Amino acid sequence: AENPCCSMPCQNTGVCMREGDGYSCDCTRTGYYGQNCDIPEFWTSIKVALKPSKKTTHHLLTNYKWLWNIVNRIPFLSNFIMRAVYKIRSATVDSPPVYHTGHDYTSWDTYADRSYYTRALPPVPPGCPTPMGTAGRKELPSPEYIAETFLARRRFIPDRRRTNVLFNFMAQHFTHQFFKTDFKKGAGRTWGDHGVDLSHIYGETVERQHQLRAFTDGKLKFQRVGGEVYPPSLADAPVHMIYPPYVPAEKRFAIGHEFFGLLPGLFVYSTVWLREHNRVCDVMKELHPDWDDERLFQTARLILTGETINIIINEYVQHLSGYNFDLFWDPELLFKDQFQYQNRIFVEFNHLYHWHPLMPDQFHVNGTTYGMKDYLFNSDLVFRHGFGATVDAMSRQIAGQIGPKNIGPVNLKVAVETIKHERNLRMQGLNQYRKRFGIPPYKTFLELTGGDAEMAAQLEEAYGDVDAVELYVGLMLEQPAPGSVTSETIIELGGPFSVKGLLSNPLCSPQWWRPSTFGGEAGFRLVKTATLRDLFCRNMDGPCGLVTFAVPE
Ligand code: MNH
Repeated sequence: AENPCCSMPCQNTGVCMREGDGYSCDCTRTGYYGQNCDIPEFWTSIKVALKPSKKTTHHLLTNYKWLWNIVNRIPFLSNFIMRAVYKIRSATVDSPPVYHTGHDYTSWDTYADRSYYTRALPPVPPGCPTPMGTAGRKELPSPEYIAETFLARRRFIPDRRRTNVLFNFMAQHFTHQFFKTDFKKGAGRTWGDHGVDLSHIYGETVERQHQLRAFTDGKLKFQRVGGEVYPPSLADAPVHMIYPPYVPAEKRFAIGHEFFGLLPGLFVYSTVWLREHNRVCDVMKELHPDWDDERLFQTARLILTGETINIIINEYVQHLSGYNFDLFWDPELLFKDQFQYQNRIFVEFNHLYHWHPLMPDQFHVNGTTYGMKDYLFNSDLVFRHGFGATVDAMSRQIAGQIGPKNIGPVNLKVAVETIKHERNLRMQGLNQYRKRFGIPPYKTFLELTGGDAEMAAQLEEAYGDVDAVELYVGLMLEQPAPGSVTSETIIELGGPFSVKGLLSNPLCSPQWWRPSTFGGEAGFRLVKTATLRDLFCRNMDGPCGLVTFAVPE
């Protein structure tokens, strides 16, 4: 007989278990009861009635600028709201983790085996009538067909919020420190360490870190090109890097992350963080002449970790969200609460961050246009134009809109692979994830596509039932939410993972969040006042051009 759990009968995060020919739902602490955890307890019904919908909250935050201009200036109010954002977003994420890919149910390995990504929803049970449980057709359309039909770029669609290439590469650079799928072991496995640890700068292993370090004054190895500081050559710091055979030895660089020779944009970020590390070491050595190399290195790393989190919240997430409320980072807002300072990376977070539509097909630097072929693996471009000019150019070029039909030719294969991985992992569909994260499931294909009737019809043909639309595919087909860079589902799934990941960093714990962790008040101040502009302008020879995450109007 068919497994009754295939139809996903348990609502509100209740857990389905097969019992003989039937099933049971474990509704413990869901706030609901009944066979399917669908009847609200008294207090739940009150809360549900009073709670504004996610759409309403998003509308409030992205409009009424006059109101937010006042709120932003009143610490009592802005602290209240910021704390609510931290708490509500983090509470949506299971901590400790509840599901992973090794089992369909909670197991000891879910907790103990950190080589797995965790996941927010368990897989579709095996042996169900359809790949998505009971919804949709017996067979899913081929990943190639889906990618060609719905994801492939016809003409470049620029982002409406004028998100630029400097943002695009920040996204890729920052997230690859914790999205590190170990494809040899499987799509649900990771070789990363589940958080903001700056392993993309310092290397995942101590061996790699040691290769990258100069072992004097805490500094990282570097080389000078045209008088400017850049990552060392691979010959000088022999770590594993991925370069195609045609790249000559003198154009190979040693960087924390083995993929970061791939794109000049990633090379720019690797360079600026390397310069910042060595600059912070100078500041610390001046203050602590007695410190050895090791302590200078370790303290600089913590300072850079703090700077990263600050820039990510204040500027990166701020731009992404489109909120008129000014986001900020203040770990103390959580000190009166119970809070789990531990984090895991979710495979769903990884998939929703496949923002390949951001990537343009050409790059404009100082009057020269580079096609993708001339851009890939060509860090030389940065030397040719100079570091400052390259950063300025990245700030002035609009990136692609994250949405349908906007993935360029080099990345279409990645989309195909992602769909295959999701099927391999038996991931539940977009609508199940919408429910899990507190947003109503789509009722029609037309609603999903934001009114695009042609695409809705093609989607219906492909999937049969809107409940059968896969997570990644659905995420890429939605239109951006009003005022934002990404769609509603990306915001409502990504927000919790992102806030939890940033605020559960050990730096944010009451025991760590104090000056001595960062070498004293000066280091603490660097952490709390870091900006994207300072990061670049303090580490650049000559005049500093435009450094922003959006192209000015
Ligand atoms: Mn990208 C994974 C190529 C830009 C986010 N990316 C991959 C993979 C390839 C790849 C190849 C592995 C695919 C697989 O087997 O599943 N990515 C590129 C190229 C460009 C690129 C060639 C630019 C050109 N990628 C970007 C950008 C982002 C991004 C921009 C924005 C955040 N990519 C990801 C994420 C993954 C990924 C996230 C998953 C990484 C992992 O799990 O290890």
